[in-house]
Order: sequence, then C-alpha cells, then structure tokens
Amino acid sequence: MLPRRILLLSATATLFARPRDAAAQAAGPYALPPLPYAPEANEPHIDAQTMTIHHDRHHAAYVANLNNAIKDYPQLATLAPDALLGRLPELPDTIRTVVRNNAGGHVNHSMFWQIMGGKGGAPGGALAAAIERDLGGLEAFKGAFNRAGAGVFGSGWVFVTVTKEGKLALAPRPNQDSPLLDGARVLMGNDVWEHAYYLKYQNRRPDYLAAWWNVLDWAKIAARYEQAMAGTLAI
Ligand code: MN3
Repeated sequence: MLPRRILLLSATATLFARPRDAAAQAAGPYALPPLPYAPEANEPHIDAQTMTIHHDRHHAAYVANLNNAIKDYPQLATLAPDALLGRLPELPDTIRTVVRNNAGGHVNHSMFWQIMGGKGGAPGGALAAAIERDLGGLEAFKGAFNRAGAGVFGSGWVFVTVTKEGKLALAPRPNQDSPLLDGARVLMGNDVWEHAYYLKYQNRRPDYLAAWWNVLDWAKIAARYEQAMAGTLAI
C-alpha cells in the first residue's frame, strides 16, 4: 500500500490536471463551440474570468467526457446531441448516466452562450406576445424565472421550454438534465451551478439571477422561438 502522503499527492495532481486533460482529449464526434463573443462581453454582470473558466474548462470537460463515453459505440457518434438525449432509454446501461450528464452539459451550455452577449432590454414581436400570453408578461416572467432559479436545490438550470405551437413554460431541472430528455425544445435557460457565478457573486445566487437579464440577446432568443415553431430548433 502506498504511503498516505503519496496517495494525497496523486489525488491532488489528478484534480488539477483534469480541466487541461479534458480539453486535450476533446477528439471525437462532438466539439466545443467557440464562445460567440469575447469573454468580457458580459461584463460587469458576468466577469471574463468566469466566462473563460466556464467555457474553456467546464463545457470542454462535458464534451470530452461525452466523446470518451461513446468511443466504443461508433453508431452513436452519428447522432446529434439532442437526438442522443431524446433516445436515452435506448442507450446501453453502462453509458446512459454519463451521456445524460455530459450530453446534457454540452447542449445546455451551447444554448447558454448563444443567448447571451447582448444588452438585455425586452423582446418584441411574436415572442413578446407569447410571453404575455403564457407567462403573464415580461416582469411576471422574470420574477417567476428568478424564483425558480433560486429554488433549484444544489446544481441545476432553469429553462423556458417551447412547443411546436409556440407555447412557453418554465422548466427548472437538476444537474445537467435537459428538457430535451422529455422531448421538449428549449427556448432559453440560465445555469445556476455555482461555477456559473461564484467568483463574482459567491453565495448570492439571486443577485446573479437578477443581473443575468442584462446580458441577454433577445434577437437570438426570438430567432430560437421562430425555429422552435418551425420545428427546426435542435439544441
Ligand atoms: Mn455550467
């Protein structure tokens, strides 16, 4: 048996090596999409260091873990990540949970980067009308969304799902569970894992939830809404 100090050292080395290793191993069918803006684009509400670590290490690790999980199942590599989640019950038992977590992490973060980098404000057009109709208007929607996000115990997400008919609903989820698991489409969502906000907000998740609205790109969200209604929204 190894001396205790060596065990501790090797555990520490593994812990610190993980993010870099994860990024280096990202060869496979799934790829980390680049951030669609500079890491400081969401300052001061979300700091550049959080964006960089979140994208380059956390999201990269989900992609690497997903590629690693399916490497012995080449037939799965042809599936888009939303299809992989939608067909989770058909997957081999041995990889079902790791795919749920890491394909979930991949699609959730891919959506998340896409809808930020904006200046907040309010949506217009058909999306504004749907928010009015299904969620009681923008202010009521923001309040309910922030309460749902604050109410996620531990790590998770708060999403808005959208049906093909354009109907909106709040959908909080634990861990990296995606509404795609249930066959729903995701209009938008906020990441309430501590890694999304801890450097700047520490334990003040409600402050992060409130500030997040200032970085939304409503034009991108409106485009997702149109795609959902057209049946072309993937992740
Ligand atoms: Mn995250």
